[in-house]
Amino acid sequence: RKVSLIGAPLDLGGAVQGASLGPTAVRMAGLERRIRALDLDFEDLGDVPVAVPASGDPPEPSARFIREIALHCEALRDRVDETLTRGRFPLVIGGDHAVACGTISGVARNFRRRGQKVGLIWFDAHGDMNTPETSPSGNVHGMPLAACLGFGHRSLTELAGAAPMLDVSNCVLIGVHELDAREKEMIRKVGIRIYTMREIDMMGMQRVMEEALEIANDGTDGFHVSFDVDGCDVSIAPGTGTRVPGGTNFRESHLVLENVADSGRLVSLELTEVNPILDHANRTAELAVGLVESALGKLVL
Ligand code: DIR
Ligand code: MN
Ligand code: MN
Ligand code: MN
Repeated sequence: RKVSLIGAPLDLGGAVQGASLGPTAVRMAGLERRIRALDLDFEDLGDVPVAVPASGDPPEPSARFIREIALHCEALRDRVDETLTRGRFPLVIGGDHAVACGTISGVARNFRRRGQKVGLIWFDAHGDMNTPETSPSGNVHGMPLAACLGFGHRSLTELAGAAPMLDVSNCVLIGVHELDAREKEMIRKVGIRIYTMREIDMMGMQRVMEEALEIANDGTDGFHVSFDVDGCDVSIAPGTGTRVPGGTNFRESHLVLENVADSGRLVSLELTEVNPILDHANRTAELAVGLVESALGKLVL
């Protein structure tokens, strides 16, 4: 596998700033060296530019900075699509989770062009299933999964061409422990499979991942993983913008990505919401580097 790192330093989708420093923090935590140590080819494509909103241009309250976010996602989409066309593995580091619309539209468009299908594993404390109509915050980082499934602002839902980008029957949400009231209705209406922290506690992460992989692999030609570090417990990932107690512990977090690696069907990976401003030293970025290693097949023995 040949890895291409793409930084997506978007900050406009969340309420607190600092996720735009995520790509730098993860690079400084030794990402390149650790990927090369796995004997993989590596290139760093740098960061995808983010537009600075004009001052005096008030954000749209139901989807704040949607125009600037959509522009960033278009550029990210094109970078991801090209990377796959060159036969390489896109590794996107965010940035807030709104960047997923760019990454996933790039993968979806690439697969669609080849007449192939792609599945999705979404790891998060949240559902990211809001739309401008349901969102209590107006923050676009709470909307990207809904957008990928065809619900929300057209500038996001149609990034890969006709919506939806993905077939909901091949998508699965893991690690959820906080949902907004109307977001719950969306999850039921759309019918996406979801494993909350309760299912993880009751079934164990290994069984959850076996089921999740079946969903993502059913009739597809591979799958994407979108990993929001806020799904990991605050004790191991304090450096993130929306902390909720009760996330996955260190081993559960790694077990997600170890199973992903074992499946041999991962086509692209993104890791989002690392915020070094809120971190203790750089430990959340260091956790992120370890998680990337697991996803790329690092084994203890
Ligand atoms: C919340 C927070 N559900 C919202 N979402 C976050 O603003 O829509 N997603 N933090 O990762
Ligand atoms: Mn998220
Ligand atoms: Mn989240
Ligand atoms: Mn988020």
